[in-house]
Amino acid sequence: MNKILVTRSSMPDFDEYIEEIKDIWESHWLTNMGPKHKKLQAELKEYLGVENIDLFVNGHMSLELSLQALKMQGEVITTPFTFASTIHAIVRNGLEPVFCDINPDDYTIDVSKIESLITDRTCAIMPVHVYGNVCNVEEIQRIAYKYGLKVIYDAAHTFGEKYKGQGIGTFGDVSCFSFHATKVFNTIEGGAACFKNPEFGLDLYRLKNFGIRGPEVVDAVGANAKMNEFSAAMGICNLRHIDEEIAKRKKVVERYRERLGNVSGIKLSPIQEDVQSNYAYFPVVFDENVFGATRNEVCDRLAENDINVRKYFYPLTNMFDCFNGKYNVDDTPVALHISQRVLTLPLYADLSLKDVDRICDIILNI
Ligand code: T4K
Repeated sequence: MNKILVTRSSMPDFDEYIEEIKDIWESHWLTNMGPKHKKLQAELKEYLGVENIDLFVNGHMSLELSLQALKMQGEVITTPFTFASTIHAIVRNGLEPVFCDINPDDYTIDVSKIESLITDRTCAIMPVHVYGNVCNVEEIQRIAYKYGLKVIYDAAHTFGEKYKGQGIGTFGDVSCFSFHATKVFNTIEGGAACFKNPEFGLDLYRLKNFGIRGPEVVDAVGANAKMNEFSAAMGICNLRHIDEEIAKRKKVVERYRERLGNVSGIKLSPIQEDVQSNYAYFPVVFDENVFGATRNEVCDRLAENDINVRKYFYPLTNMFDCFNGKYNVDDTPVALHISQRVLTLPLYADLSLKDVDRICDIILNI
């Protein structure tokens, strides 16, 4: 039996990539916002339907530098049910994370709990469209307006999604995508920030290039977070096939839903009205009392069969060792409950339906 991992990078044909990188050999221009970078940026702007977009070396730096470019101080409200990147982007900016619980249906921030966490030190909300499930963007915007807060979406999982026909990158002050190898769309490593305010864009652009304003002026303490030309070339190739890839993922997800949709003790993510999905992840929550086995038992059984699922997102970020017990997980009981019961099943464009059936059979035979 073949080993199945939680995901597998989408790649263009070898020849297509070679063709795309040929002119890099001719020009010797490898990085620092070269022609491939510019081309991909323009193509993504159109595909994602956003006003402005800038490309980064990875999704994390797009988040971290967006927070820096907003020049904020104080507290940022976010959720603990996410990848390390979200919280680290906050803390590495000298900001204080304040953890809001998630809602039990789609695992995004529970908007009914945000206002009670706002203090005179709150400067922003950083919600996560986790697994590609879209947050309650309208309510978040209402709260942000009311209290004068910035909104930075961690949109790492939502490449190409639309909400009510509008590109998901258009919401908030900034929305940041990840183009990591494991994502629906990849540039090997990469990311992007989408935003409305062009002045913010200029600050952000400088910050990804050491804070350099001009040949003799460096007026911000920036980083090096530029996307190189080989990554951009990979993106140009992958973008040509993205709709096909998403359609294939959809078939995989439909098969999982068919097989696992009506099983007692197994809860699937909702199909969100008004959302054009990208089928990024397939999270499954096991209620051990009804299903008869714990999440960890299911995980182990699949591993015995060479199927490598993941516990995204366990542990919660407010439980991380690096915070030495500073945060109380009991403040976010729904997130804790879900994180102890969730598994993300294998999902990628070329996963065969036969393999999906094999995975489901193992789960259902436990
Ligand atoms: N915000 C959120 C909510 C995020 O989920 C992430 C990243 C970010 C921000 C930050 O974006 P980036 O800075 O990463 O662009 C993976 C990814 O590394 C990470 O990008 C992702 N979230 C996170 C959810 O998953 P790991 O440590 O689980 O990856 P790893 O190496 O175990 O890979 C998982 C599976 O993917 C492998 O079993 C096989 C497959 N794979 C992996 C790699 C590296 C491939 O097929 N090809 C590959 O090149 O973190």
